[in-house]
This record gives sequence, structure tokens and C-alpha cells, in this order.
Amino acid sequence: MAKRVSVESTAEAYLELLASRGVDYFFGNAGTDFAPLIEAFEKRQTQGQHLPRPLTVPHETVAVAMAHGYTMVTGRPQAVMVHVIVGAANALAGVINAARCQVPMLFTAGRNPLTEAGLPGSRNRQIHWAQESFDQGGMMREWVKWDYELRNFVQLETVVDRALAITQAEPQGPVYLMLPREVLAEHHDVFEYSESSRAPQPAETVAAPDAIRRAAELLAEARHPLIVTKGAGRDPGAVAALVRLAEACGAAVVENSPTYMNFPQDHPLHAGFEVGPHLEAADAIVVVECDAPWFPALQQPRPETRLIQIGVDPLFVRYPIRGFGGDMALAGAPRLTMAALADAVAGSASDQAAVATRRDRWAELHRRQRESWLAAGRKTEADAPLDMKWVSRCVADVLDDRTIVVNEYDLDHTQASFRTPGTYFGSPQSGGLGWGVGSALGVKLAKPDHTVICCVGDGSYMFGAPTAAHFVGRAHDLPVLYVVFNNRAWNAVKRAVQSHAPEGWTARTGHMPLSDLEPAPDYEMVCQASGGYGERVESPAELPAALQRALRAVRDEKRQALLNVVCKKPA
Ligand SMILES: Cc1ncc(C[n+]2csc(CCOP(=O)(O)OP(=O)(O)O)c2C)c(N)n1
Repeated sequence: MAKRVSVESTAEAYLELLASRGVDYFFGNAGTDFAPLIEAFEKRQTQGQHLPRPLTVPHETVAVAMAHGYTMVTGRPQAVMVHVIVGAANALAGVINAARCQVPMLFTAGRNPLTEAGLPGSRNRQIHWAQESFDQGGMMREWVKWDYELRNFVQLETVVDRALAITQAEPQGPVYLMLPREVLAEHHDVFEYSESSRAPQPAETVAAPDAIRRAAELLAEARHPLIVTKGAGRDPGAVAALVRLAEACGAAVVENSPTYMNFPQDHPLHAGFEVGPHLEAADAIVVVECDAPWFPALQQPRPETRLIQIGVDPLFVRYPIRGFGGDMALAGAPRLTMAALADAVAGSASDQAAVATRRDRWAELHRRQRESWLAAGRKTEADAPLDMKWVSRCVADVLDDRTIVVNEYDLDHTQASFRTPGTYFGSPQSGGLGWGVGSALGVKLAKPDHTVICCVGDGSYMFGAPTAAHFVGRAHDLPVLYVVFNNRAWNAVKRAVQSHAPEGWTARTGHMPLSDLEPAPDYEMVCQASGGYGERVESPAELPAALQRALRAVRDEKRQALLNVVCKKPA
């Protein structure tokens, strides 16, 4: 149905349209390009129109991560707006993360005024000359599915609906809309638009029945089937389908650097987080939403092992190189693909006795694996400085089904056990650091009745623009608990040097440039500076009680909290 509203500007019409399309939040890091929008926001708020809600986010890293976090738990894309080319530059790593995680997002930036004079919104600041680039979309183009500059009011609805349709079409990912100030500032009286988007939205797809049948035959014949996944749980509905598939095949599931909760970690077919020990034996491997299931330079499946790749884009067409083979690739919604495959395998003439034997064997491995993980954690329980395994175990002890963990780096998977879809989110495969702190805020925004715990390395924490993030936590009432795994180093960098030159100069001198983070800041004070609860934890025995104090702060006092947990420093 057509709707007709009175407006004053294109900017106001744009906000009206975002609200009608279900965009709840507008994460903004403003500049001079925002002037017509800020006016329009204020007019709408004065009139009681509160959506989309503008949130001031004083660093682009946090703004993009918040939108990422919000969408990864709701599935609904939100709007981010940054200041022209310079704001977009600060945001780029976050956009890369969203792209690789297939998270939809309406990423927008102001466009420098085009005209030097003569139009409302023409240039009137020093920066308006130097901030113009020849191709503002160019910097982002490799990482977004679509970019466009809004050229006039007449095309507003088509452009916004097209942007939102493209970002949500699979494989999902950010789109980039540039908004020139003259166009936003144009005066208009009336905006007519269709109440719901008329842009076509592709329906979910699943492989043809014949392909499913052939894949099921291949799996039914296998004697050692294995499943590897990283991101099946992007669609929480896919978790149950993956369980059915694993059970139907008697196949173990290995989570490889999981970005989501993919498979209940207490399920007897969960075989841990390392594919290496199982590669040699496997005669059929199903790779589900996993860009790098193993490292060919270190280990490969046997040449005769059959491979099935499942994903919305099993070719990963936006990756320049990815050589993992596949006897079959089943493109489409993994939830539907795996459900169809599970049905087909269950209905096939597979050897049920062999399936049951495999399940028992995996259950035994699962039991022994968990025992050894528990023992490994316990072994470190008295270590001071704290061992990251013990920190992870203590965090795991406070988890429940209404707690969501965002983990950028250091929570040790072997010490926790996530069972509920949508309760775990791990670092993006693209590894653009600075994602964790902001995305935890986005998760909290989307799930105010859940406890949100953000586990971050001290390095990752600093990449996350923490002053800006804690500002947002206080300004917008988002009490997240941050657990900083403070090892005073970039251990990932140290490990890379050790594997590159195990007997090299750094090993001989015991000194490694460019990898230490000392003197370490008092991270707890960064949170306190924005009214949060902060505590430094140096004793392993004190950690459980410290976690309880911090949880009380976030749950009862509704204050953000940060535990600065002093961990062992890597060599
Ligand atoms: C934007 C960005 N810059 C640099 C890196 C390289 N990098 C990868 S891991 C890492 C260290 C992370 O440190 P921390 O969070 O303290 O975890 P730790 O390695 O100590 O466990 C760095 C610097 C990156 N991935 N992203």
C-alpha cells in the first residue's frame, strides 16, 4: 500500500524509509556531512517518531562491530553511518569482518558536498575539498556486495530497498550507500512510498533432489565419515539439522575455529576442535560452512577420501584462492541441505549396525576427550599468574542458556561447553581485531534480557577502541561484562615467530621485538572511567568470586564491568 507523509528534506524521507523497513538502529559517527540527517532525527524525535534510534558511537570500529553484533543475533541488518572517506577508512576492517562472516549491514557514509556553491549543502568547510576522493566507493568495493551513491530524491525508495534486498540475499554481506550532502539537504514537502519493500527477496534454496540423493549414497557407503564446520550456526536453525545429519551418519563433528555455536558441545558426536587427528582415517568428509577445514601445507585427507562441501556459497567465490576439493558441492541454505541429507541418509540402505558402532566409538572418544580437558584445566587451577585454561574454565562455570559469549581470541574452547544455538560468537575468520568489544555491545542491544560476556585478549581489547566502547556502554545502558585475558603480549605474533624460526635469533636471545604489551595499562580503570565496575584479578582462587561480583554489577546494578585477569605471559 502506498503511504504519503509530509517531510522537509530527503534526509527526513530517508529516515522514514529506514524505519518502515525495520531498521531499528542507526549507529552514527558524525561529521559535517550529517547536518541534514541530524536535523531530520531531531524533528522526528520531537514528533514522537523514535525509529531508527540514533546511537552516537565515537569510533567507527565500535559502530560497525555493534551493527555486526546486533545482526548476528537477530538476523536483521541495521544502518551504520560514518563521516565520508576518512570515517569509512576507520570502519574498513569491521566491514571486512562482516563481509567474511556473511553478516548483512547497510553501511553508509556521507559524501563530501559536490558543489563549491549554488545548492543547499554546498561546500562551506575547509575539509570539503581535501576529503573528496575520485571514487569513494573504491576503497570499500572489494568488501561489499554493492555500492551506490544516492543521486536524487526520486530514486530514494528504489535505492534503499535495493540495498536492503542485496545485503540480505545469500550469501549475505554488507552493502555501501554514499549519501551526498546536497541530496540529503534538498527541500521536499511530501514523500510517497510503498509501505513494504517491493524489491524482490530471493527465497532460500536447496540442492536438487538428485544431488541430495547422490550425496546421501556417498555418505551411506562411508565407513569413517567426518563433519567439519566453522559457521553452520550462523543460522541457529541449522544446528538441529546438523545434529540429525551427524546422528544419521554416525559421523563425528569437529568445530574448526568456530565463529558460531554450531553443534552442542556436550553431544557424544562432538569430537573437539582439531580436525588433524581424524583426517587420516576419514573416508568421507562433509565440510559445512567452513572456509579452511584443514591446512594443506601441514596435513591433507587421503586422495581417495570423498569430500562434500555444504554452504550458501561452497565455492567461496569472493576468496581469491581456496583449493579445497569437493566430489560434491551442495549450495543453498545449510539448514535445508542438511535436513534433506539427513532424511536421505536415514532412508538409505546404510548399514545401521555400523552406524551404531561408530556412534559408540565416538561417544567413547568424546568422554575421554572431555576428561582430559577437565584434567588439563584443573592442573592449572592454582597457577599465578593465571593460566588461560583456568580463566576459561571459571568463565564457563558461570554460563547458562541466557548468557551469550562473544570471544575475541582467548576463551579456550576445551574448557567451556556451549549447548544452545546463538550463545557463542567467535572471532571472524578474517581476524580484523577490534571486533569483540563492539559486537558484544551490539549483542546486548539486541538481547537486553541476556547476560553478555565478552572474552578478549588484552591486545584485542585495545584494538576495540575501548574508551569509545565503554562510553557507549554507559550512554546507551548496555551493561556487558568484559573479561580481559591479560598476558601482556600478542601471543599470536609470538607463536608465529616461534613456528617460523624455532631456533632463530629470538629463540636464542629470549627477546622478541614487536610482540610485548608492557607496561600494561590498568584496564579495569578504563571501564571505571565510564562508570563501570572494574577489578584486577591476580589470584586464581579469587577469580570465581570476582566473576560473581562483576556479574552482580551487570545484572543487578546494570553497570558495565571489566575484570582485568592477569594471565601467564608467553615466552
Ligand atoms: C587489525 C589487526 N591488526 C593486527 C592483527 C594481527 N594480530 C593477530 S592476533 C594479534 C594479537 C592479539 O593479541 P591478544 O588479543 O592479546 O591475544 P593473544 O594473541 O595474546 O592471545 C595480532 C596483533 C590483526 N589480526 N588485526
